[in-house]
Amino acid sequence: PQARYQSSISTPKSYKYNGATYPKDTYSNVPSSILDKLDRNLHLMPSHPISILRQIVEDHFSSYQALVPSSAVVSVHQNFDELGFPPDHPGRSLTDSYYLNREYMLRTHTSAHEVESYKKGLNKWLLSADVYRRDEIDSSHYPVFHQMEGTHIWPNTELHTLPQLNAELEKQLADIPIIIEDETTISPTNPYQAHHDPIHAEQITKHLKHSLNSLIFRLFGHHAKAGGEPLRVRWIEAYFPFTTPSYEVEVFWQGEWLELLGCGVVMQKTLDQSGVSDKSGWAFGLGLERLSMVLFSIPDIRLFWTSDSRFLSQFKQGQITTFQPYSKYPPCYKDMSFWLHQTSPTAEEVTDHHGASAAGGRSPLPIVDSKTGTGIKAFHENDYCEIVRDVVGDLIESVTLIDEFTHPKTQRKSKCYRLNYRHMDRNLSNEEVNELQSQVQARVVQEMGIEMR
Ligand code: FA5
Ligand code: MG
Repeated sequence: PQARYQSSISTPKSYKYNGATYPKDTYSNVPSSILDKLDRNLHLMPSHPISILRQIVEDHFSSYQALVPSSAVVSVHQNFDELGFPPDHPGRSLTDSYYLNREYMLRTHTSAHEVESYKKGLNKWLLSADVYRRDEIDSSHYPVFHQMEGTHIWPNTELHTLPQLNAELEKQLADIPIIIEDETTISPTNPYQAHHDPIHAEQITKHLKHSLNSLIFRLFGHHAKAGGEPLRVRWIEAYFPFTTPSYEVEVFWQGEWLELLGCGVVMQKTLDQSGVSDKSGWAFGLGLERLSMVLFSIPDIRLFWTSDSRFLSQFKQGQITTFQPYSKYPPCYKDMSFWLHQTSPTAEEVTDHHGASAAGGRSPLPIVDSKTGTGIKAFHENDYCEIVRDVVGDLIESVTLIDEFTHPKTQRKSKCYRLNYRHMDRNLSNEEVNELQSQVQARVVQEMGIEMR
C-alpha cells in the first residue's frame, strides 16, 4: 500500500540515499521537496550565516571535539527509543516526523547521535547537522533546520573538581551587561536524578548553566555594547525524556519569546546504554537558524536557503554582522475555506514538541486506515502545510488559520486558512498565485478528504 504523501504519479518503491536502499512501507512520508534538501549542508558552507554561527560556537567551546555525522538518515531506535522516548510520544507521529519506512527516518534532532558519540568514549563534543520536522509554516519554522548538540560528561571520579571549574566560569561571567532571568528551581516536576549525589547534580547543573550563559554572552556581547535595549534572556523549566533536570533558554526578540535551545543533565539510562555508566554530565541542543536570525537580524527563516547573492554576499566567516534587507517584493494573500471530512476528529494542534513533554490529546502513533492501509483520517495542520509546501515550495511565506466554524445543525467543522505568497526575488502575478492556489486545493481535496466551501 502507498502512503499518502507520494503523489499519484508512479513513484519508486524505495528510497535510495547514501548508497543504501530503504524499501517503502506504510510509514514512508518523505516528499521529494524534502529529499532535495538532503546534503545541502548549509552548516558547512563557508560564509553562510549558519556556518559562521557553528564556527563561533565551536571556537567558544574550543576544547570540545567537533563532529559532523555522515547521514541524515538514522534509525527510529537512535532518534527515539535509545533516548527513552515513550512509544506514545507525539514526536513519533507521522504528522510530525519524516519516515523512510518503519525503521528509518530523517533525524528530528541531533540528540539522535548522543549514544553513538558517548560510545566513542568522548567526554566533550559538539555535533552539528541538518534535522527534519513536519511543522507549521511561518517566518521561524521550516521543515529542515540545523541543530548543534553539545555535551560535557565527566568520569564520576572527577566530579569533585566541578566546584573549582564553576568558580572559574563565575569569574568570567562576572561583569557582563546582559540580564539573564532564571527563576528555575529543582522540583518534583524537574528533579535531580535519584542515583545522583545531589551535590554533584547541583554542580553539573551549575556548570551547564554557566557554560551556556557564557556562550550567550559571547554571542550577544555586541548587542549589549551597542547600547540598545538590554537583551532579555530567560531560563525556563522544560521536559525531555533523556535529561533531568531540563531547561530551555529563550530570548525576547521582535516582541516575543523565541526558544533558542533545550538542555539538561543527561539521564543515567542514556549513559548506561552507551556503556559509560561511570560518567555523568550535561547536554544541550540549540537551533542554529533561530540563533542566527537574532544575531544577524535575519527576518525570515527561508532566507537561509536562498542562492541570491544579495543575501549570501553580506556575510563573512568569523563575523557577526547585521543583515541589510534588500527590497522585498509584495506578498499576495489567498484564503482557502473548507469542510473537514465528516468523520474526521480535529486533531489537537501542538507544535514544537519533538523533544518536549507528551502533553496534548493527539493520537501519538501513526494512524493508518486499517482497511486500505492508506492515510491518516484526522485533519492535522502539519499535513495541510506540507502539501502547501510541496506545491508552492519557498514561495509560501506563511499559512495561518484565520477562521474556524462548526455548523450548528450538522456539527460539521470548517476551517479557513490564509496562504501568504511571496517571491524573494521578484513580483508574483495574480495569475500564477491563483494557479498555485488551485493546485493546492486539488491536492488537499484528493489527499486529505476535505471539501472546499
Ligand atoms: C530538542 O530537539 C532536544 N533534542 C534538545 C536537547 C538536547 C535537550 C540535549 C536536552 C539535551 P527542541 O525540540 O526544543 O529540543 O529543539 C531544540 C531547538 O531547535 C529549539 O530550541 C529551537 O531553537 C530549534 N527548533 C525547533 N524546532 C524548530 C523549527 N521548526 N525551525 C527552526 N528551529 C527549530
Ligand atoms: Mg523545545
